[in-house]
Amino acid sequence: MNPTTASSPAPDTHTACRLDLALVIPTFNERGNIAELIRRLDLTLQGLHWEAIFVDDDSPDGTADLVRSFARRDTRIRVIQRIGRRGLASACTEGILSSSAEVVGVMDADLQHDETILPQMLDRLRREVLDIVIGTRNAVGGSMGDFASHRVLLSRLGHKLSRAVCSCDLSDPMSGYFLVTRSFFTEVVHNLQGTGFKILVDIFASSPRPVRFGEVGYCFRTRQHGASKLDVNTGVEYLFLVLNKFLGATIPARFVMFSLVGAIGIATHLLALTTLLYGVHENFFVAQALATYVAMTGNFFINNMVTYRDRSLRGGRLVTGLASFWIACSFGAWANVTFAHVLLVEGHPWYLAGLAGIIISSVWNYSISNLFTWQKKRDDSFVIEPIEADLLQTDTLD
Ligand SMILES: Nc1nc2c(ncn2[C@@H]2O[C@H](COP(=O)(O)OP(=O)(O)O)[C@@H](O)[C@H]2O)c(=O)[nH]1
Ligand SMILES: [Mg+2]
Repeated sequence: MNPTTASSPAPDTHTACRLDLALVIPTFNERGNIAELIRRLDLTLQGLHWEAIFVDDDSPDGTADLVRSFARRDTRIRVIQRIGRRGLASACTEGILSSSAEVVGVMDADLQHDETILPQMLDRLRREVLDIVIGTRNAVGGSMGDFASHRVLLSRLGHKLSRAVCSCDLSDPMSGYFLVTRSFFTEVVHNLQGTGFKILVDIFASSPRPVRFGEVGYCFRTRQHGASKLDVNTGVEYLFLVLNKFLGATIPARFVMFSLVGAIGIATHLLALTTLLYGVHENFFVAQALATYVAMTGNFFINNMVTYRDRSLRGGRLVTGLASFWIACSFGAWANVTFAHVLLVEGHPWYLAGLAGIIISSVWNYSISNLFTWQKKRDDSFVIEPIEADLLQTDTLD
């Protein structure tokens, strides 16, 4: 055999053209927008080598199947269908990693992002040698369009919070529309938290160096088909992201959230105690004991909804979870009082003794709850049961 034959390059039919741009489009129930989005991308990206990777979390409306039907006719279209998973940020990361393009863009599928600015964004990225170019609603040429006023408010609040972790002065850190170079994404990808909606904040907060970024204004459009997936959970996930990035490796964000819920428990306790003493005329000992369990129960449900929303207990497990939480917190309360008492007897000031007791019981309650009440699920990703979309396992918050 001729050795040169074995090492000769693949025939031309198999050589890929160099991609100018890969667009990653996360989708959940976006069937009504797919055809129009592909049509618009085809129109606006004329003359460029591009691909569009739809990352769909097994949408019940069959978005992935529809994208696949386009992909059969157009090799620029691809779909990644994730089973038993939910999460916009992780969908974007997986889409970006699945492509070999040197420049990757992230945009929504719902046509709210103005695709006509894509060539301008790409041009700036290349000409000014930037790491990221962001489509912004809050700079020259940009606007929030007819975005609902409560959403504008939420966006501003999120913007303010992002300042705690992003050192750059971004006009629209809440944007989900940007282009990023492969080399920069590779620098940050292992530091990403990868949860929630706000991947841009995650990227900026994860960068080990100042980010070279540019912005291009655009007018945010109104959604025509389908509904927004933003909900209370999205807000909680964003809080976790900011907390995690702010605290770094020092204190787990979940512990901070758990302690904040504990502080709410004090208010619940005092409210229940007052009601029992003055409303029901219960004696103090009984009222205090009952108020303690009312506060624990309140904390359990808030933690289940917020702190451990990714491991949230339902049905029968809610009852056993509550029982284990009661037991854990009862020991915590006992440790609190005992430890504080010992310190007081040793001559430490009452406020230090009290604080030390609170810290001991918080750490205890958190550790035991983590281990027993909301223990991490085993990796059961291969056991797929027909579950409702909102019960799907979201990507972990840790
Ligand atoms: N893969 C995936 N995509 C999602 C998820 N949640 C939202 N998306 C997509 O992310 C984009 C932005 O979501 P959207 O609900 O429009 O957010 P809004 O514009 O802030 O109201 C849309 O293309 C959604 O279909 C998710 O959990 N997984
Ligand atoms: Mg949208």
